[in-house]
Amino acid sequence: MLKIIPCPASISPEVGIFRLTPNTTIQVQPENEEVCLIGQMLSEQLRPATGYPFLVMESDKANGNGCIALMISGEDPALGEEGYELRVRSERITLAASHPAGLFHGIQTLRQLLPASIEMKTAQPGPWQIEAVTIRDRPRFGWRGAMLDVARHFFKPTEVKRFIDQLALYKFNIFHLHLTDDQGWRIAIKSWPKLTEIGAKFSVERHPGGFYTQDEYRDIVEYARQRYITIVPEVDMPGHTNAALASYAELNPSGRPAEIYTATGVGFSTFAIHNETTYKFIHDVIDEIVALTPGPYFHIGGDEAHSTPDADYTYFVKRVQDMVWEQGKIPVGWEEVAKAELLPNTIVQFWWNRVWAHKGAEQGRKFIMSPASHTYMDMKYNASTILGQDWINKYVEVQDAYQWDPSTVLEGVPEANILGVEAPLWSETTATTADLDYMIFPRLPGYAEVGWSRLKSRNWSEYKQRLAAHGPRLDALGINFYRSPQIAWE
Ligand code: TNX
Repeated sequence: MLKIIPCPASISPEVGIFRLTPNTTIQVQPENEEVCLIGQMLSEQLRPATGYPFLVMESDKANGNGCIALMISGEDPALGEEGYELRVRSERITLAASHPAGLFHGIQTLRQLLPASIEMKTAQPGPWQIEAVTIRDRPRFGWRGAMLDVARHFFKPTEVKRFIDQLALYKFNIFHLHLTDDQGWRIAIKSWPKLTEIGAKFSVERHPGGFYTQDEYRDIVEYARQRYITIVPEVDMPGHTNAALASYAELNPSGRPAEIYTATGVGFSTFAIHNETTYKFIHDVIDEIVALTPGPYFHIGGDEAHSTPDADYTYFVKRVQDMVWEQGKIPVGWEEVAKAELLPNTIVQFWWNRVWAHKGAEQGRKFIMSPASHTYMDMKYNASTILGQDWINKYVEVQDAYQWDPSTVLEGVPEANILGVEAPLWSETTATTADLDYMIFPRLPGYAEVGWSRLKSRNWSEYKQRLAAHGPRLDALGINFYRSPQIAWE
């Protein structure tokens, strides 16, 4: 059994073995800069553990012996935007896709066909061989996301990139950055500088805060883009706004600045809804972030605005979604936004409350599925997990994270209206990379499979065995993961 996660659409074993050697080259199509870059990334990926150079060479005929050939083939509707075909034969490996994203995802499969020690940063003994096989693969859903809350605890660009690398390994294509909340404002806005001078000082419990300069944010976006991951920036409003309210008096209903807040309660903050300054502010913020974000989405939050009266809330959501749309992005909001009349393109992200989610379903909107009971990576695994939350009255063990289906989460939402899956990590209790690793792994590979693999090929008892083989891989990557007793780790 091949231990690939997420499980590919089709695997056909063939006869033979391909060996990586010091002479193995990577052949890329000439004059295709993107394929060339992917070839370079593959070379860098394979070099440390093997100690081999993996020269990247341009060649228009992918028939050399002892090479890994990467090529963009013609449109193949069976592979779609993100699919690939990987052929391993004793003479060579050929990876083909209609689009570069498919090549990138195919490389992640190739990594997993090699021994776990391929992930080590220093030279390992090998041998580096792969049994011949043909894999044809494509995702079930186009939105395979994870979210990181950098507001409750700030994470530095290097830490964020580490998370992006982890997402890339499992073929995620969306990274939602929760940039603002009551406890912190994490992105520099040039026209409103106090947001970061005041609003970025702390994290939860007065732990150190921080923020991304616009250059740092741009660099994160580019790092993700090179890994075929789209950043979805979120500015949560009109609640979850205390950091902004502490920075600027004029955004408060009272007109007085809020106190800095570093505890973890929710639902107490709100922008002044009937003050034009609020909308001038939001317009400027959206404007600056949109200018740094090439992806098509902008997330307006909208959750837990318990201090905003309902009529004000729906007025606010309608105005802000219009602003996002006029500024050229597709609005996304947590399920509460469906209390308002939504634009045809506004996307609803389900997390908890079916009443509001159903309003979105009635409006016929598209959905992202993030049911807290399965996808919240800040939930404890069991009663003895030290980090994390348990407000949902349920622990989220590895099986809970894996065994659910996006199409049966919400009645009345046809599969065609389900964009996909997203797993959020709220960071009230996680302050370090080791904390993040522990809460993310090993749940994350499960979400990857929920989002990528066909339902008929998903099966917990078989998945468990594949996941067990990823233990040594996560170890090789230096990932501090939860050794769930549900898994017979290799
Ligand atoms: C609910 S999920 C929240 C967050 C918290 C999270 C903790 C959502 C849209 N809002 O503000 O961090 O629970 O699990």
